[in-house]
Amino acid sequence: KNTFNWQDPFNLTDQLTDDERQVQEAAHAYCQEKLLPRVQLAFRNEQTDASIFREMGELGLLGATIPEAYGGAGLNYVCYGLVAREVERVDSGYRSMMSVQSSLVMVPINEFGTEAQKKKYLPKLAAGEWIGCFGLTEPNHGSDPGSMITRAKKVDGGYSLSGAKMWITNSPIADVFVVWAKDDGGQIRGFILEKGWKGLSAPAVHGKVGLRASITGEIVMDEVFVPEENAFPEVRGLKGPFTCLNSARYGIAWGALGAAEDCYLRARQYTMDRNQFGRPLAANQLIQKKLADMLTDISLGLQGCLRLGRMKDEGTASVELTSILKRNSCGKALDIARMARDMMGGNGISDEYGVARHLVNLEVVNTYEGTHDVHALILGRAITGIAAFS
Ligand code: TGC
Ligand code: FAD
Repeated sequence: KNTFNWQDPFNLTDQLTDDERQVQEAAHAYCQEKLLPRVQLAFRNEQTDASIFREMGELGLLGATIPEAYGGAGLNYVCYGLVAREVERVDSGYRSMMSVQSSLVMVPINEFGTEAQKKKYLPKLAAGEWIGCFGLTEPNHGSDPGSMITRAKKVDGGYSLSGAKMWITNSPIADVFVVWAKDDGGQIRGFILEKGWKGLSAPAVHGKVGLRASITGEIVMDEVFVPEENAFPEVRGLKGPFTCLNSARYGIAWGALGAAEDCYLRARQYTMDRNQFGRPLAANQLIQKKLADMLTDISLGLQGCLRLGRMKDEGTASVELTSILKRNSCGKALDIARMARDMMGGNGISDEYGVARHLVNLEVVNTYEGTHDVHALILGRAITGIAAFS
């Protein structure tokens, strides 16, 4: 009889190449040894440790898919997903810091940037020497970024950018700002701004109840002069920012399941160890059903992520597949975190037990990069040919 592995029922590890396994093991060791010990206080005190970027850079965890010629690790999308899973197993906020840098800042510079932009920015971002952020959302335009009001007015030698971006991961500590704005003709264009430029500020947003280890802020632009050489020359329209989102949403699909795995493993151990009514909680049918539901959703979800990663690496993945998996992973991970919190009773409420932190983090992850419902609408449009949001 073949044996059942309750930690990896589909033997996902055996479906990876040796190189992919090595990347996962290296990421796992770093996250468990270096990130896990700091997360409780970072979350409790709303403190973002900027040295994490350098540490990740040294290990090649930033810009995993970016070519080595520009300082990236030159790895495939499966590796990128495995890294996101390991980082988010510890905390969604740390994965956020990593995926904004990798997918939302380095990917557009690599895809749409000039040779000079790639040479100037990518190596320092890959090393974690510079921190990047991505400004698409505005105070009044979140799910509908096409209605943005930030403007890039053509001026002598470049553009003058005015407007405000809201809910921007990393912005208060960022050196490099990838910002999307409409030009004089109303077309969306991308620009690279640098910390310290006249008229540019990035105040922090405080009081978040989730993702507290990852700093979030605004980007305020008051006639910021951006030289022509800092504009992406060719890309126009939402295709620019959405190309970056395709990569980041894919990473989130893996990452959210990493958080769910942590909740599942913690809930399993807790209910094995804790006795009520004279026997372990895990001896009860209701508890076992919850564990079975958790493992089912995690293992099916991970298989989907691996398949999407392979399709991305082959170049055959549609953008809607990413919507299926970003939406599924976030929704299922939220349910799992909530179940784990419940199974741990009063202790589940304490930040010492980890699962409540995952739960409130996952509320954010379910909202950013396209809400759960917006991804349903993207899929609904693909299924029916009718756009429900326009
Ligand atoms: P729509 O008509 O659908 O498309 C406009 C143009 O964009 C193209 N396009 C894509 N291109 C590449 N990849 C994709 N996924 C694309 N989706 C669309 C499309 O082909 C079209 O091109 P063209 O040449 O024909 O003009 O545009 P719409 O305005 O109707 O879109 C509606 C909707 C709902 C799909 C879209 O606006 C959407 O996805 N909204 C969600 C917004 C969102 O995800 N924001 C994320 C902000 S960044 C963030 O949250 C970072 S958090 C990071 C962290 O901390 O980890
Ligand atoms: P809204 O768009 O106002 O949506 C509110 C509700 O209405 C949601 O439930 C939504 O599903 C629903 N809704 C919207 N439209 C429809 C419709 N047509 N039909 C039915 N329901 C609808 N953005 C960036 O650009 N860069 C970042 O780095 C970044 N980081 C973030 C970090 C954090 C901690 C947070 C909280 C957000 C971040 N965001 C970032 C912003 C994020 O992408 C947006 O919050 C998200 O896209 C949703 O937009 P919104 O908040 O304006 O909500």
